[in-house]
Amino acid sequence: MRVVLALGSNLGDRHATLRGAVDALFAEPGLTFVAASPVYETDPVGGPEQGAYLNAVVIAESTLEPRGLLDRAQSVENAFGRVRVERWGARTLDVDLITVGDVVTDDPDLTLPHPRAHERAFVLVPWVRADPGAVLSGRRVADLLAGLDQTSVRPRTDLTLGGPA
Ligand code: PH2
Ligand code: MG
Ligand code: MG
Repeated sequence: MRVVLALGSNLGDRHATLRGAVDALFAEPGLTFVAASPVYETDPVGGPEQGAYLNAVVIAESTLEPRGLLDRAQSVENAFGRVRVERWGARTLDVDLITVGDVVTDDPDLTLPHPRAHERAFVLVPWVRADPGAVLSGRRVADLLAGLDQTSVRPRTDLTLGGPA
């Protein structure tokens, strides 16, 4: 199954964290790297006052079930010192599952597709760069973006993500 992962960091060495997260995500079997977006500097959306994020999107091929993918994502978050203090608060690393094949679930621990992805420029801008034909719930991501303010999502052309080392 094709999976789309959104990565974010707004604490510590954000770029080193995102690069390390890519290595860690693909360190074990079940996930194969397909593509990574450029890196973006983004204004925080929601939550308490907090610093700017680096955001990126990674596309992978997976043989893991959604639950196994969530476990992988959370163990990588934990490995990078993620501490859950408050919802939408600052974090060293956030790894969100955006889509997992065509799976649709409303499990409270894992809603797929991600319930807010369609309105988040910090997910959709990098996603469409990693996959220009991307589709979310039957709508082209490029079309979804046309209705969103993208000024809060700025390319960091001095940084790259790329695949696992
Ligand atoms: N993640 C959030 C809340 N707000 N804002 C930006 N710019 N980037 C994020 O990754 C982000 C956010 C909750 O996961
Ligand atoms: Mg998130
Ligand atoms: Mg998350």
